[in-house]
Amino acid sequence: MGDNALLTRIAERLDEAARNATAVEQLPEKISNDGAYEAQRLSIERRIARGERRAGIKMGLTSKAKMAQVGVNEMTWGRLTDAMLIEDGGVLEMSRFIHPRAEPEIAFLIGKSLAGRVTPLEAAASIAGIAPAIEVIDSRFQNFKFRVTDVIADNSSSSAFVLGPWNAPDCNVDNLGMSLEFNGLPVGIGSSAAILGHPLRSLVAAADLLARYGESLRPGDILLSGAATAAEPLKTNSQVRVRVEGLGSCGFSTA
Ligand code: OOG
Ligand code: MG
Repeated sequence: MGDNALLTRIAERLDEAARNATAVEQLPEKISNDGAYEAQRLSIERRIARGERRAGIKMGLTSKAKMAQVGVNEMTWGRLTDAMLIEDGGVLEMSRFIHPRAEPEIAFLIGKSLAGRVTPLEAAASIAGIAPAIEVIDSRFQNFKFRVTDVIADNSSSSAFVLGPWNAPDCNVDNLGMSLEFNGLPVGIGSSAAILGHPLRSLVAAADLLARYGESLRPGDILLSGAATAAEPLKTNSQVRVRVEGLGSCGFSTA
């Protein structure tokens, strides 16, 4: 089988696993990171062909807590579509997911294109807004177990996200307290500094990593900068909330 046919098959398998909320085995195929990013692109192309629209980019494994949780020591990125957005205060249907986990994040709204190697100053100038966010990750692999190439092909486990209120693009994001709460009780506490030392660095890294695959950040894109703490498994009938010091909060309930 040629490389293309192999990557198309992986893309289809992971897309179907997500659609049917059914876990699959880790990829038996040996592929490179480049191959895995191509499989990811092909799998998201299937969503776009079904009518979903690009919403932005997510960064994964930008904190030590996250790397340690999944045993992968490399930053990865994935693609967000409009169908993954859950309205702030909305409901997440557990039956649509395999084993979803929530993560406290900070989102950037991109105002000006950002591509390739950029300085933190250029990255800051591309921001149009900053919001507290929750990412719901849901590895399509059994037991949430994967290697770096598996998770890249699987769109970095991305499956849903919630955005809180937009703050001014120049508000401070350095060392802000961040918490994840289930039913009003904190289950994860951290600082925005856990995200590569400063969440702006995640934006710089995103521009650079995306450029390696002919991609860039575009005006209107959302950039999820990565979780500040380990992810927490969701349960039915809970209230989930993320608070970021000075930025506000956002939440959803599970059913
Ligand atoms: C990979 C995705 C990690 C983050 O914010 O670090 C991620 C995973 O843990 O399944 O989204
Ligand atoms: Mg995340």
